[in-house]
Amino acid sequence: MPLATLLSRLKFLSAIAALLVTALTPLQGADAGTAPTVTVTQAWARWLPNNLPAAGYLVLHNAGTEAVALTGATSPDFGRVMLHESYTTAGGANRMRHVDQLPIAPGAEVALRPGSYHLMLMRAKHALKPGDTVTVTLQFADGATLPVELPLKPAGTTE
Ligand SMILES: [Cu+2]
Repeated sequence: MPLATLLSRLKFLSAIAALLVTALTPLQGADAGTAPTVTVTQAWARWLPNNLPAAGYLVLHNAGTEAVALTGATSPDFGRVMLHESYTTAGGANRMRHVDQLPIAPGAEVALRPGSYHLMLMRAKHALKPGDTVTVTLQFADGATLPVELPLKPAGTTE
């Protein structure tokens, strides 16, 4: 096997391994602050055309004995990331509002999903398309951070 092929395969495998580690590794050690263990599953983002903001979705699980709170996120792929909540007004209009803190009780799961909480991924720094993967680093109230990979799904994807 040519060296270049071998190297690209190794790079691919290590990327997969990094993804698995990101998805499965609880917050621990120096990065964890005082945060109990938080894991993320079902992470994805809905891509939209014309540079419209993408929406990031995931499920947070707090396996610790203390409550934690998601306060926001950053991303190397976007100029700005905000924590939002979609809601419907009394008049039936769809709106969203900024969320300062999203608490997760000990042992509880909180879902960011269409029609509810989401990460608003704004000002993409480079061209993105469905099938690409973006990185979002979740930020928690105690200073802990957790990087997550979100595969981009096409506009119209709802789950
Ligand atoms: Cu939003």
